[in-house]
Amino acid sequence: MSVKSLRQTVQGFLPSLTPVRFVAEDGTPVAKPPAGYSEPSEEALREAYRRMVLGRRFDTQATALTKQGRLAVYPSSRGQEACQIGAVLALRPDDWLFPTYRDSVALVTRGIDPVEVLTLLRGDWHCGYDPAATRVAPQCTPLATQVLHATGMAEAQRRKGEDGVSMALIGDGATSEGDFHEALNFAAVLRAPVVFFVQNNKYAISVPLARQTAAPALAYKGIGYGVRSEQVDGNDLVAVLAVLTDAVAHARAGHGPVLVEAHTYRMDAHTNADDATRYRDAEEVERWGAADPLSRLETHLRARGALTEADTAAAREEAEALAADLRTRMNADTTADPMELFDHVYADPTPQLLEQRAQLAAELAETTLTQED
Ligand SMILES: Cc1ncc(C[n+]2csc(CCOP(=O)(O)OP(=O)(O)O)c2C)c(N)n1
Ligand SMILES: [Mg+2]
Repeated sequence: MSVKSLRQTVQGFLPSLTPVRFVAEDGTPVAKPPAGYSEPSEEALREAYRRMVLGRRFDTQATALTKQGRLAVYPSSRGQEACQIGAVLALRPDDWLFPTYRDSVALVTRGIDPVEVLTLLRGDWHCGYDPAATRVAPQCTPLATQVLHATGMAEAQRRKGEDGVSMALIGDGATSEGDFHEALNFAAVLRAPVVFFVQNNKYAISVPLARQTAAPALAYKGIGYGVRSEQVDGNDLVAVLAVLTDAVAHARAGHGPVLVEAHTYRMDAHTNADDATRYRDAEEVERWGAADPLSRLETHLRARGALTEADTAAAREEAEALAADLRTRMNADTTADPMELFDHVYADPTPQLLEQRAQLAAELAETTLTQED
């Protein structure tokens, strides 16, 4: 290979030097639109705005439900809506999504019933929705395992001659896991149609990014494996949608996997069980508050004349209805049968599972007898 073509190959894998951005924090378009990306249509942006209003309201309602004891735990998406909504809107319904515990707003945007989305976090059984029907894998808590699952699913789709793409959502901390690196390596070798979308929200619980990696950006982790990479302003919905649409098209066309890092911020604590004031200062949170993805898109669309007062009022009304419905249905006690815990685990249950099943059945029978006494 000549030095010239080698340079071209290397540059093809590398991300742009600064995160791709279409809209500045104050909602005005950047002076020079990023080269190589087409701006999403106004219709797509209006729909994304509506989804962001709904997603934000879902998120605050879910956090409120933890305080009322209706939800065991909730990892908030607040501040990351442009990432999660941009990701889902870049996919086709027959593409697969592999989310983490952080990505409830992505699931709501995908059209999954919000109560089903919260089923696992409510301490109910299984993941709450049908992964095969929705093409959304169960929200993954073991860090980075879903990255391998996404790669496997993408490769399976490719071998079957289908043109579906898989997208794995990953946190910044999870990029230190071996599974992340193994997935990138094999995806590149197999040219699997998978997009790895890292939401770099700057923390892994209390561990800041600087203690996680010395890389100039997480997007640089792609080149070592031959994975095309990009970085994007994760609070600019226009940029996230443009970059992910391009990444999905690249993977779908058979050109191999893409790694995209979005620079964003986790506005709330890790979960309702965490106190973020113990490890980050108010000034930092305030600074990121000024980069809010929802108000940025709203200001931008209003200035373009693409959003009216009536549009924003309608979106807010729809969001209030979603929250009210969520409250009502989450306030009803669940009727799950504890014995269901053993169903759908294995087609042929293991002896251990059968033993545990019998043990629980005996305990439940005893409890019923005691209650009747
Ligand atoms: C394999 C594994 N190790 C440790 C944990 C405990 N844990 C849960 S969340 C988390 C931090 C993850 O941070 P990041 O990947 O940045 O995602 P974020 O929560 O910020 O979305 C850790 C260490 C886990 N769930 N799985
Ligand atoms: Mg993180």
